[in-house]
Amino acid sequence: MPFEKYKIEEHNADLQKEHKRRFEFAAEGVKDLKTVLKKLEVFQVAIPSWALGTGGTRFGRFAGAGEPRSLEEKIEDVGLLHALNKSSGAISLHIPWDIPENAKSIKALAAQHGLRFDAVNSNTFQDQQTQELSYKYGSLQHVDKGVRKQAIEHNIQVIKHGIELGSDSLTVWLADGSSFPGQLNFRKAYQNTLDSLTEIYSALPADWKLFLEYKAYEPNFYSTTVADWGQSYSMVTKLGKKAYTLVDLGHHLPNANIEQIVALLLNEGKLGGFHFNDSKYGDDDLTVGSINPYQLFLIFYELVAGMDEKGMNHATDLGWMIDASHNVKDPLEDLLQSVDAIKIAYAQALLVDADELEAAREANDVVRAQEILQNAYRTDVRPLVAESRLRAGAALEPLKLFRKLGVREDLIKTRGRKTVATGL
Ligand code: AFD
Ligand code: MN
Ligand code: MN
Repeated sequence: MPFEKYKIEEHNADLQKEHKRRFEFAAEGVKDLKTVLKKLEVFQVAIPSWALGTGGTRFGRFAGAGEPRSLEEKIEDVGLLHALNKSSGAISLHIPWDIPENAKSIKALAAQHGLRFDAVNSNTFQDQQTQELSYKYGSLQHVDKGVRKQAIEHNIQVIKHGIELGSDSLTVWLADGSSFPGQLNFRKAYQNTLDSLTEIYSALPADWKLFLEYKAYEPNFYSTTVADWGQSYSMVTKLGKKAYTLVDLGHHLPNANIEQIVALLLNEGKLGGFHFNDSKYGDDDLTVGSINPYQLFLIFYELVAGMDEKGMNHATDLGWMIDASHNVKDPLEDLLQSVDAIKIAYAQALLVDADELEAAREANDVVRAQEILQNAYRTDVRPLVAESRLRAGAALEPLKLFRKLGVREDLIKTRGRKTVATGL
């Protein structure tokens, strides 16, 4: 860790007076203040290992400096984030980008930073040098049984790595699809994919979950075999009770009503997890809350309301994760912003009086219903979120402290200026 714990205490002491004033104002009128703060305090968002380096587009990649060069350094980065905000207590690995050579020591290193391993991710959207057959025309859907078998075995291998690290879920995102009409038999592709997933599913330990992501398009531009929530839902329903749909916010066609999708999946007991990011046009993977924070709030309201109705634990019963790519910002700063945006939307959702909203709906009082939601959304909850950080031993203002301490500069000193982290 490039900075000592007392630096956080010093920073908090400096800001304490101003924070207290803001917090007291914000806390006034919050029903169940204690519960709200506790919920915010325990809420954790997993950090994907592939978001710690600078991302790129097909036009290029402008690598940042001081990027993590190994799995150990990726864990160190997430440890840094977690020390600053106490809300990033998990890391999600992508295999083969992050194969743990020595699982025991990697697990111990993570534990030193207070981190656990979230979902492990398989990769059948790229060819690896050591692999025999190509995924050019798909993986689990492939017309060649040999390719399907290779992809199935890879996923089973990923589960094995996950078991060693104490993870308890596998996320499958498939690039499978077609780029031109006529290229693919949709029905066969669906069936092959489902059959392959069935084999992977049967290799899952009893207490594991399988998350199946969907994505409308890209890298294929005509069809994707698991393209939307309905296609994922139909597969996970057939697979069994350990299989769930995973919603990645950037994987919808423009203007899709994601909050409604979330509400229905949750109601069906098939929402498993989340990949947070933001977008304007497609799978842009921008900082959470940077483009459409109102939508994020509406999604969070459906999550909170739906989970409460089912008596679910907000912090542990769904998989919360960021899935973003930072092309022009410092990845660590971007991730601090993203976690903060998630907690702000969550806090706002917690402020909504569900009974009042329901009464307005029952009375067809459209205006009142809108007012209730927008009142919560327009409340400045940042002091509440900051207070929850203070109580957890985090920094009142993580981003400010990150800059003040010169964390990136220190990382550049030890890792060098020319570094490229594995990922996309
Ligand atoms: C993709 C998916 C997915 C995948 C990742 C790879 O959202 O979660 O693992 O990007 O970097 O768009
Ligand atoms: Mn994703
Ligand atoms: Mn994506």
